[in-house]
Amino acid sequence: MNSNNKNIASVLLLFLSFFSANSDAQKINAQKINGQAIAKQYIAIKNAYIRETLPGNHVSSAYMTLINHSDKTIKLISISSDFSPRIEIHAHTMKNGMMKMERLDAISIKANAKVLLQPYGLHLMIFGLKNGLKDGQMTELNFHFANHKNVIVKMPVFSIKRKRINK
Ligand SMILES: [Cu+2]
Repeated sequence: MNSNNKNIASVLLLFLSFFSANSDAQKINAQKINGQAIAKQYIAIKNAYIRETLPGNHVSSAYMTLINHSDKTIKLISISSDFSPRIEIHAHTMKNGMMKMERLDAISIKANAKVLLQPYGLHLMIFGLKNGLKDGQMTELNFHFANHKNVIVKMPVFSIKRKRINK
């Protein structure tokens, strides 16, 4: 078992023990995937962080690993937060030798698979940060899915000096 699988296994165990210990939460959280009732949280969001804003800049980006533990594709359709009026899903694409950002409507996370959001790849673009974001601050983002309950993720603000590679 490599360390990624170990991590996934421990996250799964955590969810299983949580839901078996709390059947009320199970009922409240019951959602449907393709007509089938599901009670578990199948989405895990790991290694999430947001970039510190540059002085005078009101835009930032966020990176993370999205993991789908279910046997169905789950679609991330939007992200919201208290501290930003607009969060978009972006991809980097090469056009005529130039790196460009493109807005996506959604990210599909395949069954039992993961999607990486990382610098120069998929990312969240976070607009309208009037007060900016400083290294060490904690933020909270709410992830909305087409076929899964919302997932709230706490993520730290990292300066550009803090390198982090998502796996
Ligand atoms: Cu972008």
